[in-house]
Amino acid sequence: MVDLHSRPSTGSDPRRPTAPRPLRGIPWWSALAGIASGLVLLAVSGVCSLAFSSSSAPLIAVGGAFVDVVPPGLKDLVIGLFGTRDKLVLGISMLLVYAVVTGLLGILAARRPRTAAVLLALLGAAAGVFVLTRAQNSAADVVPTLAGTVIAVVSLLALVSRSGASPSADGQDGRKAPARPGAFPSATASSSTTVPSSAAAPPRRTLIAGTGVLAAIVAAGAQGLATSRDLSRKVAQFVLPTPQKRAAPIPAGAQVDVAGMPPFVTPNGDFYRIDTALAVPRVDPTSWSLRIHGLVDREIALDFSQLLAEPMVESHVTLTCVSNVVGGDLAGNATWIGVPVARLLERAGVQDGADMVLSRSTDGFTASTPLEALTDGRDSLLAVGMNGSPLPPEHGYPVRMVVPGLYGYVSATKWLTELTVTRFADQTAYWTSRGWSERGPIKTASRIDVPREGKDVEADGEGAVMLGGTAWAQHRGVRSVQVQIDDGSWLDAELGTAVTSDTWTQWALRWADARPGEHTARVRATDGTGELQTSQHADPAPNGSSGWHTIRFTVA
Ligand SMILES: Nc1nc2c(c(=O)[nH]1)N[C@H]1C(S)=C(S)[C@@H](COP(=O)(O)O)O[C@H]1N2
Ligand SMILES: [Mo]
Repeated sequence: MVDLHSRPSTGSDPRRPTAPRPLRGIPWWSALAGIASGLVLLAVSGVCSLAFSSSSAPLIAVGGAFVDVVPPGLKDLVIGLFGTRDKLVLGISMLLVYAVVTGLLGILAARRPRTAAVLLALLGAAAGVFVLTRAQNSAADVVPTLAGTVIAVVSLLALVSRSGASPSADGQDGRKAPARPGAFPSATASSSTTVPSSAAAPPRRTLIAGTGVLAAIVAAGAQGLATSRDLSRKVAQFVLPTPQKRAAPIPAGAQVDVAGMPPFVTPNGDFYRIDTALAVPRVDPTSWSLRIHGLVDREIALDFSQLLAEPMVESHVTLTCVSNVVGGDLAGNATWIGVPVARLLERAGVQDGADMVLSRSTDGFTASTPLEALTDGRDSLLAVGMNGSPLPPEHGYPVRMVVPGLYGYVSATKWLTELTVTRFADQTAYWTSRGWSERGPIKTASRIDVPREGKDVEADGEGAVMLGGTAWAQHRGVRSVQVQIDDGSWLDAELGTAVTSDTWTQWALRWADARPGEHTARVRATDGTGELQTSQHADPAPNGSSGWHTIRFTVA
């Protein structure tokens, strides 16, 4: 209840009518009011951003800018600690910093509402600048941030004035009331009126702040829902073209018979995802286009229906991330459908002197692919299909590149929109300018999937233990895999049926005389050219990890 009567000024010091209100209780509620206004900014701009670019939401734009400038060392540290949850960690960290900043603004607002309002507006304006600098954003994309900022500023002023945390600047209230006990001093204190009683204030503030938070949560939920529905509708409407050149079906024997092995074909939902995009870019296929230009005789522009009208090729290709550590799982194998890049390059007419194609995505990511890898006959595709479905949004819908044999950072551009035929000497790609190698051929790798590191296994009735794993050397193929247990001799593993040189190979080894106790196992592969995988340890930076995967396990 709100007591509309002014209370007697008992307890206040008549000699110091402007004495500061006791700190107890105040900053907490003011801080909450500030945080609630901050959330209002995020919620309103988040909902509005649905109608604009996916990076028009201020948090996404600021976070995206942060991802672009974060020093590689810090990035490696975060990925080392949190793996592919690095985006979640960044999001939570940003929200915490934001809560502190808006909380402080709230506390300030209790004393100086106008100053706090101006600072909040400046905060929103700064976010707006970040929105404008993101590659896929146009000037209109600043609208959600502006809308959110205006409503947040109004909310902040309303919250601090109604909550009684500051003297009201509400001049419409004609009643003259004496200053409340403990009311904050302010420039407007003598001319303004303050009505709400402090006794009723905390529950009311709770209600208002709570409503703000609730509104934010509901709005955020609605945003997520609407975003995913919007995209999945478009993906569902798209009928995957029938490839003119089909890939040979995957033989059953490609999957080795060892319990606990990952599937030979990685389901889309389990396929690793690596990119710099904090929000999955929403690319409207009806307005999508691809531009091929640079050192070409004829520039080419294709819209989505023109691309789909091209003859399609189907191919099984294993993708690998350069950031994969020895034994890591940043690799996935899929059946892709797409248009050979070579055909479009041929139509454009590549000029002499070109040695690289810089592919660019809607969000400004770039990859430098050696021209040769796109024209030497391998299945380098502008892919529109993945495992029988349209590309999932996280994997590049509507179009991405797939190049067998090269790490993703130099080849696998998702949300593709531009190909520039150029020279390594003239242009640099996203990760190259951040210290990674300009070229990224995939290194021969092998790993042990079964048993897992540190696991207890039981020998079968005959005293044998099954080991299994995966090896890859895309576009060279895997010739053989060998396993060493403890410090014994190298044993030849049995390989799954080979599919193509562009896919990974599974291997199995039956260790016949498994002795109880602790053991180590290490694995190495030989590629299709006969070259043995190096034992030399290398970290992922700058051009991929190397070394033999070694695990410890115990036979019970
Ligand atoms: N637009 C865009 N495309 C991108 C990236 C990116 O950050 N942005 N990352 C690349 C990297 S480093 C890898 S390993 C692959 C991963 O593809 P996936 O997420 O479909 O597995 O995408 C590549 N394509
Ligand atoms: Mo990657």
